[in-house]
Amino acid sequence: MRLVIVSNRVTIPDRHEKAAAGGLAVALREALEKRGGLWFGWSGDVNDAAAGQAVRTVQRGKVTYAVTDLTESERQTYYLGFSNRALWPNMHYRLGLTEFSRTDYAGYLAVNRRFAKALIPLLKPDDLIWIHDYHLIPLAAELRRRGVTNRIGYFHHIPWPPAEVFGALPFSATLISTMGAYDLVGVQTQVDVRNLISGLVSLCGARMEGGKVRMGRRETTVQAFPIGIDVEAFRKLAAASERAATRPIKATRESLGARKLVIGVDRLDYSKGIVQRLEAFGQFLRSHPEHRGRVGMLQIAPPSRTDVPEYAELDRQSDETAGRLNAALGEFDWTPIRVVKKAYSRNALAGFYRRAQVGLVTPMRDGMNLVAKEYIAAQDPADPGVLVLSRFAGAAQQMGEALIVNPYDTHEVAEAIRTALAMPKSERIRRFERLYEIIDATDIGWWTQCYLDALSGIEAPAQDSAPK
Ligand code: GDG
Repeated sequence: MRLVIVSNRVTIPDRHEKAAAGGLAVALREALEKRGGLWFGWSGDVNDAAAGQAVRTVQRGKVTYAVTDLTESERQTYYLGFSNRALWPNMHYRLGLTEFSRTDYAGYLAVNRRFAKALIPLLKPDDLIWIHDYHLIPLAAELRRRGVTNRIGYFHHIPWPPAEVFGALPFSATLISTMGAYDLVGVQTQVDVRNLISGLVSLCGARMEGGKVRMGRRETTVQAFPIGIDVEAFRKLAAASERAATRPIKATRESLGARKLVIGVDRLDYSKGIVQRLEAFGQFLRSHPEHRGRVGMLQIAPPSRTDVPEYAELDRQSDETAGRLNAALGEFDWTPIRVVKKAYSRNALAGFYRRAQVGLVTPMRDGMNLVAKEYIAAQDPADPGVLVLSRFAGAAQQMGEALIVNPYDTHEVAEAIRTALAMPKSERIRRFERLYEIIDATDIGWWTQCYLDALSGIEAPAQDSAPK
């Protein structure tokens, strides 16, 4: 069975690209190469000319990449508008940040229709179709409406909120009912499974039958598949960083000297709790002044979705918070917090993680959070650092040996930083070993395999089983 992956963005790899260090894109590419396949989605370019909306295909080995541009109006409504100003905040439980507009919603549906129409001529009868993430929820319904009977799966990378929260989104019942067009819906955690099923039942009258969700004549399996990372690749990168003489790693070593390091790595996104985390670090230094001058915090925060106003506001807030805390707590020869708003190579990241005694991963809400897993994979097994992890990250369901905190409680996070820095080596090793075992057993290869086994194991839907 050929595999067809559909995602919002598609990056066509360079012809001469060397094996990359890991990550979701690489894992999906490997799955496609193994079976032969097609990857369809937005090129990332904006083009208002009709030519831009045509599908362009590029062949790389056994994989065909098929991309289309978006028009500026599609980018504004489908991508920036409905996906990132309505669905993203709603699904991260942030009703106060949700900006709904009918124009955006119409644009979202229109792009999903256009993607369905463009994809159909590329499909073969027994292709296995795997659609990714919240930008494309109604895509399967659009495909079914046009007669596609292939097996279609969906994976939702971000949280699924409780029915009461999701139900606040206009057209939520219509949107959630399109889930019935999938054969398999994968989410990150059991909490997401419960929330999605209760939404399907309460918002559009779905019924549970034999562990599946029944809507009209169709059945959908909803299941948790916690996503992982390429643990082995990351471990190797981090171990190599001990010897690396590349500038960022060497310079970090030199500038830190004997000082301890607390690290945060996140896209500059309000779901990640960056401002709250900076405040917690400030609180830690105030409550435990003996650590002043001895510990520094490095927050790597590459800008993200800069065209969305809520992200510009977060950018301003994080600058303001770091500046205020540095001015209040710094010394002439010591800056407590460094916020670096740019992306580093995976090599450099692995080196930073390994050098850090504390990994601070404190999102207000997160589907999984891969940084938590990368931080553990990067540690020196003989002298590992300690992970402080938000209970609202999907990763907390698997990684209970981390110091689990409530990111809304600045005091609790500050105390966890202190506990982590004081933790005896034997306890650090014990916690690290359990965490490593878990992330290694559920790495990205395991995730891809489990999902695809589940999807291909589902009986092909009957010809007449279009959703009612
Ligand atoms: C979504 C869900 C879910 C960050 N800074 C740099 C950099 N990164 C990399 C990290 C990590 C990735 O970006 C971020 O992954 P997360 O999982 O933390 O978060 P989202 O981007 O929000 O991802 C999330 C995920 O999908 C997968 O299903 O876990 O919950 O929100 O890999 O290392 N990478 C490089 N330089 C940087 O400066 N190279």
